[in-house]
Amino acid sequence: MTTTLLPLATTPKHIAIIMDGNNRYGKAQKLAAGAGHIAGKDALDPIVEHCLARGVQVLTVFAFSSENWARPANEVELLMQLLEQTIHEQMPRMHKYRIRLRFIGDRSQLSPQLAKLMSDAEATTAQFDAMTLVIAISYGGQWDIANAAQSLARQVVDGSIKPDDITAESLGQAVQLADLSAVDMLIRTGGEYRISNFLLWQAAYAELFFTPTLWPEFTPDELDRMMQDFANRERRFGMTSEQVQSGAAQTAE
Ligand code: M2E
Repeated sequence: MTTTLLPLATTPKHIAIIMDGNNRYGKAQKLAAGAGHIAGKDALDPIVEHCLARGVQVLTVFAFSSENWARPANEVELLMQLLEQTIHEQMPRMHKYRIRLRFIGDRSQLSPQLAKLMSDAEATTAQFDAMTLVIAISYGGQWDIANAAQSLARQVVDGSIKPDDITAESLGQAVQLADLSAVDMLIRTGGEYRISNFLLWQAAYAELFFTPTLWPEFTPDELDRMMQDFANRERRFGMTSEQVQSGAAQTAE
């Protein structure tokens, strides 16, 4: 069944999600070890479809962090296997919906076959423009910023820029996703109130949303309520509560 969505006053262009709570979901449901991640893998599809329906341009999800390498070896192995399997499985959907797939993170840490799968998936979806789905794998915000600093430092050494050319503007052009719009909404499921080294630079001005809902139970309905909340926050942006109450929002339209 399709329900009509009422238009939002402001639609976020870029939503980022920390998909936390898979293991706790697995334990609560008495699933076998690791099965929470398998459940989590399926929760993304309806979220992607809802973002498409709402006209979101970019959805970035945190699939595997720099810190996740410290998890038990068997869990890391399962996650790597699930990543490969998921990328394979997602390809028909990328073609069906014309979604561009991109990956961010430190690829030097990944197996050659996973790295190849990722670059092949990027190449075969590069012409799609309905939405961009960004998967963060072996990603950390501090790694991203350090990596950008290294690339500018190399340009200083080769003489193409001066130290004074290293600015918030130029560093911002050297981090991952610099060609896309900044993160408007950063969502974390699973009840923790942390950013956990996700998109530190790109989410500098993002509206933050936290929910106790475990990732496998997160639904398009809950996402849409957050998007409505986002639109209401945008309406109030920069105004005092008195201005909002006096209807100053209308004069700004
Ligand atoms: C994902 C990866 O916990 C992770 C296990 C694998 C699936 N997953 C969650 C992802 O985030 C790749 C694609 Cl193409 C889509 C989703």
